[in-house]
Amino acid sequence: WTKAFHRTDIGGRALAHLSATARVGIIMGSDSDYETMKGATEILRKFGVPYEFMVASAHRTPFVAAEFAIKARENGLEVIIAAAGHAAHLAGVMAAHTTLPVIGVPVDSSALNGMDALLSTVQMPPGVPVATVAIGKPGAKNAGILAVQILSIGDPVMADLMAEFKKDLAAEVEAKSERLKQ
Ligand code: RP5
Repeated sequence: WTKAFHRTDIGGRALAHLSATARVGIIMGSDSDYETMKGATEILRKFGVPYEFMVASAHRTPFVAAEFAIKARENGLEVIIAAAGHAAHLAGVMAAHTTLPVIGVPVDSSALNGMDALLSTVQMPPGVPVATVAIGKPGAKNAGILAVQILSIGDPVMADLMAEFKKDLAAEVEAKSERLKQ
């Protein structure tokens, strides 16, 4: 992990990537979702993936949201991550308007703690899938990882970094196990 981190964040490649065309588009229903979605941006930065950010709502600014999805592919995006709370239709709207893969993050911003957003995001009709991750911050982090995994299909550098990431995850668990035995 450390190696991957240095090769991307510190080694300058992340900066180069960040000034290049975005490959992942992150769209959120409100700026209040940002705290949750920081986890996704942290992952993309670690892997040196250029991303762009947008606040638009399926309900409050429906045309802006639709336009983001409609133009996503021609704008160079390869994956969309869409996050929303309450009756969370944003990811579904993205999927309705693009052929790119859409990852949905249900945000726990309502009285129902994200259960409403989870069901609204995951229960897409056949033909229009949204790859829905867990509610809240763990989901946001996984959305970033899943986006990198999708990119890694055609990008050997991302594939290598992802392999290192997995190895480091395993090493962390093993180290924790060892610590408990002491
Ligand atoms: C949703 O409503 C947003 O995605 C957010 O999670 C929630 C609350 O929005 P704000 O009232 O904070 O703007 O559409």
